[in-house]
Amino acid sequence: MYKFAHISDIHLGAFRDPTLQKLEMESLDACVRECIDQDVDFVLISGDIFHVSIPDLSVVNESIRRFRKLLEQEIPIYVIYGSHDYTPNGTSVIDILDTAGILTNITKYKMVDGKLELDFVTDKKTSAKIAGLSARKMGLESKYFEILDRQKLEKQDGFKIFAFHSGISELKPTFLSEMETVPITYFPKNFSYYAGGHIHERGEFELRGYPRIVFPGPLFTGYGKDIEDTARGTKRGFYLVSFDDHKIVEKPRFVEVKSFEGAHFEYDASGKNSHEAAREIEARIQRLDVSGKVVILRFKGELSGGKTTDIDFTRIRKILTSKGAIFIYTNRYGLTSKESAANRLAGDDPTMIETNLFKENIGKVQVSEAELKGEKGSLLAVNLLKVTREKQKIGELKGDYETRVYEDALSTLGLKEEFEESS
Ligand SMILES: [Mn+2]
Repeated sequence: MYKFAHISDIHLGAFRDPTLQKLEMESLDACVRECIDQDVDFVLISGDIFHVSIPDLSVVNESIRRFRKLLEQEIPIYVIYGSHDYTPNGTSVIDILDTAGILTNITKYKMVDGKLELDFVTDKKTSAKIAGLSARKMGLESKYFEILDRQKLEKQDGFKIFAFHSGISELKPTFLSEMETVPITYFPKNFSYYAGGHIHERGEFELRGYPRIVFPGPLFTGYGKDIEDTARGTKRGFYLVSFDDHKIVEKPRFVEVKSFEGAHFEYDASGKNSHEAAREIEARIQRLDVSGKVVILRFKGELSGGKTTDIDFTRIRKILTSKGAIFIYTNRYGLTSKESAANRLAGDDPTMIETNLFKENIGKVQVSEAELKGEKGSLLAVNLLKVTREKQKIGELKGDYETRVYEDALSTLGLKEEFEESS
């Protein structure tokens, strides 16, 4: 009997705060230790290992230190790109780690007569056959799946794993109702295990012809919602899968990796004026047990009077820090006031606010190109904003930086050939 660990969405380097960076690496440490203790034969990561395609070198260095511990135990690491560590042009950190032999990018494909042919990577020790489709930029996922040569993959025998980084239409959680997903019929059948990533919520599913579709969810935490969920008590971790030459031998087991203790405080300011709200928040905050904890503050509702800026959030943070909070995450995107109309467009997080803004205003754009209108147009705008917002890397020359952003933008607009040959 063999075992592998299925991990996803680690999002290394997602945080600038040193405390969270430390917690993030500690959680990777714990994960690596657990994999070694459990005596896994290999590790499979379904994308988003890093939060960005070219992370800070300190993050890369610290990560390699951990990955090497697995390699020293002769535990290979197989990966696909996630939507975060994929770069439309140029070289991603994943490519570098693949070249360096730290991990193996398993997405090997070529285009044959308009079909996308995927190759299997066979794990030497266990003979497990792994095929995977890396994430592309948003909105392109289903195109790749649509032209996938499924028959070729289905015909292969042995113990097969299919790794992917996308949502499945039939399994979409409600909080991601607007996310681009791929219908299950685009997936090849007859695999023993479907190793999912991208969905930041743990789930084990079964669909006709597709037994065991598993999403481990983030190992640590990637977005604001993740950190809020963890603080509320959502368990983080990975899946341990036992198999033999042909099949899975027992139900995949979720292995918890403790990341931090959280405290959660939510306040609905509806019907209160800013001064009442400020007083009440302070009084309640004083009573919270936050020592050694990551504290999540969520404010929502419409103030009946005064401005949202009347509430002194800096003071609130100071109080919590003095009570021993190790990190404070404040979400007040849902807090509005009658007086400030600029706050009209509230949402759960900045991404959602941006998306809503584009959606509201796309109708005003007068163009003939269908790609620039409606749902498609606003998705394109979100994507374009994402690539143009990329910051200049440390040591990157201004000219190189400009070229990179320019080329990424062109590619996002579909002004470049999308299907490059695989290496
Ligand atoms: Mn992710």
